[in-house]
Amino acid sequence: MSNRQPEDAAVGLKKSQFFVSRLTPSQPGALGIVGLYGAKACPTLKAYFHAFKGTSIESLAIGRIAVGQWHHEFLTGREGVRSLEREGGQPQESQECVVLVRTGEDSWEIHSHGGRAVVHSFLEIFVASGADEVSWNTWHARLQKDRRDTTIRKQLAQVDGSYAAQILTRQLAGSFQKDIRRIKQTLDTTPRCMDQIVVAKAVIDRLERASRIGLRLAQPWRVILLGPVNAGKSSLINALVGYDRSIVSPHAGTTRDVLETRAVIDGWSVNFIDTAGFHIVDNQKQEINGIEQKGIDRAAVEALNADLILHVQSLDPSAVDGFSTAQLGDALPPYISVGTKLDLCSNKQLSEQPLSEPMVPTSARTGQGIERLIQVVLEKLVPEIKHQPDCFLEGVPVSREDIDVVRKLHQQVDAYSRDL
Ligand SMILES: Nc1nc2c(ncn2[C@@H]2O[C@H](COP(=O)(O)OP(=O)(O)O)[C@@H](O)[C@H]2O)c(=O)[nH]1
Ligand SMILES: [Mg+2]
Repeated sequence: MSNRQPEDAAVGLKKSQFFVSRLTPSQPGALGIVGLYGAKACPTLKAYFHAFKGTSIESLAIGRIAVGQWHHEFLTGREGVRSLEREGGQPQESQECVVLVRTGEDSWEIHSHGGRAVVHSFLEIFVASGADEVSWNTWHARLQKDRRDTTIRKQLAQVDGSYAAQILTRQLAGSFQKDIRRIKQTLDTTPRCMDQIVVAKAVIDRLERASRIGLRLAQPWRVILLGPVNAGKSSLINALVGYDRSIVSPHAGTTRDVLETRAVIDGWSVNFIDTAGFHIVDNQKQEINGIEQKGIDRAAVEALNADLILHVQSLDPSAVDGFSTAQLGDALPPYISVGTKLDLCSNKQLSEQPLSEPMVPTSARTGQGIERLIQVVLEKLVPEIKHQPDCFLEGVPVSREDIDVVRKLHQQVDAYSRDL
């Protein structure tokens, strides 16, 4: 007989491995979850957990839960005393109501309220009992059979917009795989007919349209503001995000470098990038200095990598616009022309403005036009929301691998259509 350690066949983990991980964020939250893996997990849990119904946790079926009390007598033990002493307290007994979930033969989750101390004490106990504490990333990489699941969880931890989180949660629940199964079933049905091919093509088309957004859910959109010094760029960002972040000054050249401000607008995460103004000489008619030139150069580089440019120009009749996006070359991202300081401009002056393109008039001072600008920005960044709302409600490819799967099915469907 081989003397190899018995393995959990599904994940290739050795039963002798014993590790613990905090599966919820380290900040206090409504719920705290700690994962525990290894043959030593069950005996360790038994020492602290008492199910309300008296159920023995060894007999708990995989996927089932047990609700019970977690007895904190351990706090009088060596590790517990250390942790209490550190916080200047006295050893004491306490009990927590927890839910224990058996997620696999040797894997468990403890769900409790999300206070920092309780989660911390779970971790301390298991580490004192010999478990290695691993990051949630390592936990999922070791326990998930499905690499895609791990990729989506990693992305979910990075998103801060609710729209992206909704899309990713649907993918975690299997929406993409469901679509793929549907396409494959349609293609496997015999005899093949054009109606089935049309259904499969419609699903493939939807997945392909959704992939543009799916591939960058974890990254915010990058919106850069360009325009002359004093056009009101920094004030506009402050008005867009709702608090003072950019340095606003009546003196030219205050924003020396690029400054990013993250905001979530209508559920989408957007980085607004404030830049030094573009000008040839500053207000005192002196050559721009080296630091300022650096800022301008960096802005030009950032502009080429942005998803959207806001070309900001003052509507104040006394302002002169010395900047054109043409200064940055041809290969530019899409842009929106934004007029600022609407409050300084009469309706008559506005109607007389020599505009070469549609412009969104705004005032950071009064808030006029800011809501409209937000809508125009989102429509430019994510036109699918308005024009193809079906795109994100079901499967969405979220990685290059997903896109390859869809591409292969597309080729297969094309081949079938030709054969029919
Ligand atoms: N009246 C008025 N003044 C504004 C408005 N937006 C900006 N300003 C003023 O214009 C000046 C330059 O603004 P700033 O945001 O620093 O311009 P930037 O150089 O393009 O970043 C400051 O004195 C602002 O207070 C606005 O909507 N109305
Ligand atoms: Mg500025």
